[in-house]
Amino acid sequence: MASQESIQPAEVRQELIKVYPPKVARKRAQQILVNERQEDGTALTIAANVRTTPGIITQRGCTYAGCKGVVLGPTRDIVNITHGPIGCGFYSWLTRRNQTRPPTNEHDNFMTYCFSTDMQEENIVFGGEKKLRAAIQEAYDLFHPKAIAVFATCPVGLIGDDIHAVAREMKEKLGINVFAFSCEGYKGVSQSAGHHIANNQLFKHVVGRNDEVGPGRFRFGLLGEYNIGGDAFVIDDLLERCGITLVATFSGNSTIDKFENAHTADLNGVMCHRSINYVADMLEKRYGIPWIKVNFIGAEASAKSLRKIAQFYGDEGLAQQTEQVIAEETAKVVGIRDEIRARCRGKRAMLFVGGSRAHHYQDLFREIGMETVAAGYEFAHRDDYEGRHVLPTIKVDADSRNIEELKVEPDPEKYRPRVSGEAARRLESAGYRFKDYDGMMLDMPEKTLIVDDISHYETERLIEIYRPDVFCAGIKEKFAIEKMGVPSKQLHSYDYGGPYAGFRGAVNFYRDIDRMVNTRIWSMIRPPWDQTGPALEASYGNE
Ligand code: CFM
Repeated sequence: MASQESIQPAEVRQELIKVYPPKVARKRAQQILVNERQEDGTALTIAANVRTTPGIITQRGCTYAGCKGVVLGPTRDIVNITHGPIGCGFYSWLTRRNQTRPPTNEHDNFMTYCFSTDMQEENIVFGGEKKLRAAIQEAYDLFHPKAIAVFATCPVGLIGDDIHAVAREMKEKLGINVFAFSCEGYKGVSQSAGHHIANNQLFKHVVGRNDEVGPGRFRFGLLGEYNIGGDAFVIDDLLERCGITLVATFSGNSTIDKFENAHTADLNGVMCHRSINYVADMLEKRYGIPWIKVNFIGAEASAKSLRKIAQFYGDEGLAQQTEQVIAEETAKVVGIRDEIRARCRGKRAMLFVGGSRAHHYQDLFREIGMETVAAGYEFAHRDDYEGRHVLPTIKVDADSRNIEELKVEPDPEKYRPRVSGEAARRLESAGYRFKDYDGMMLDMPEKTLIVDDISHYETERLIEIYRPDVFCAGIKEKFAIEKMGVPSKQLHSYDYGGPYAGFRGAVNFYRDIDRMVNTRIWSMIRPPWDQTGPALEASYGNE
């Protein structure tokens, strides 16, 4: 293949598309773009959040995964019951991914359990409501939890079990909060639909139930942080040292009490815009809490986010304390970063992850001098690519209409604007931006490749053409990529490493990437297209 410098992204794009039948090729042509700015400075239009063409091997997950696995999964004291065949519950059992830290062993922590109704053929034929009722009762008798949540899987929707009626009935009977999610896997084109369903039900059944305003002058809510590899522990510690009180996180290291109290924060910071922007907007509309986009992936991004949060409260002491924490933490990062940058500079990464990490992790690579030559989300929407200014122009199709859009009004008693119009204007004129996100594409250099919902075939072609130094993806792709002689870093589970958030996390990430891109082992693997003889050869030791 041509040398790296002579690779023409426009030709690569054609190369990826040309194998498809004409109709599919036309569709993929709108999802595979060479990044460039339009005349008015905005990003190109990408076709995102659309159905994957059957037959193409996608890396996407299902709606149930987005609802149960992602949003509710990290909450430790809700008994999350999967109503369905056992596989769905088992594969969304997150004990090695999300972490949680109950204050004592006496506190509830159900994350180590996998609750499922284990539906059998008989239940599919005759209905599963009876079994669900019994499962809720059994969970209650065993654990006496504060809340039980029920998640529907595909067969439940197909046979029409009324999980909400069962939840209502059991809520009344047991006197605890029982609520259900119609998050059947097929409900949307990806896990993204599951986020929305999760956000809606949390808002309907949980948020706002406890009005007690706890201590802390600078009360903050973190949205879209799921404590993968202990990230939330690092962020929580940073906020605390700055003097910022974390009221609730959706939903890393969270509890149901925190959700119920989330409306008492004065500012929300959105990490993963894709999965939680609905809660951010609803908290603003109903309770008057403004939100800003934050990012704790990358040392510089973390410093910027802490400053942004502190700036909102307009307190001199808080600003000073925050600067001190940033200075202490930065001092621990720079030496290692510079040493690693000397070894990693100029190397190339590709990032194909979910709905926010493909963007956020580019900062970490930049810090060690590495460039991201191609990136894409599995299931993000146009706003995550192009910025929120495109929201009014996003076409609402049948798949999006399938998901309920909650009508949220200001709460007559609890709505309280957190900043006066004047204060907001002052902040905005100093460059502060509420409720805004620029998306991934404007943050990437021109001539990089943007691929939405990348297929397995396209992954292989990109690797053959570019030979990147590292390819960030998930478990489905990892070993196929590594067999091609390119190291793959899982950014969903962190390969069970991490944390990667904050300053401490950045150092962990630099070190892990340094090891991956600078080991010689990958050069010893011959990729399949480069093999003339057998893949492996051996001889007897005594010959
Ligand atoms: Fe948000 Fe996430 Fe992600 Fe996501 Fe996910 Fe995830 Fe992800 Mo895997 S909520 S969009 S649905 S940051 S599970 S914790 S790593 S694909 S980039």
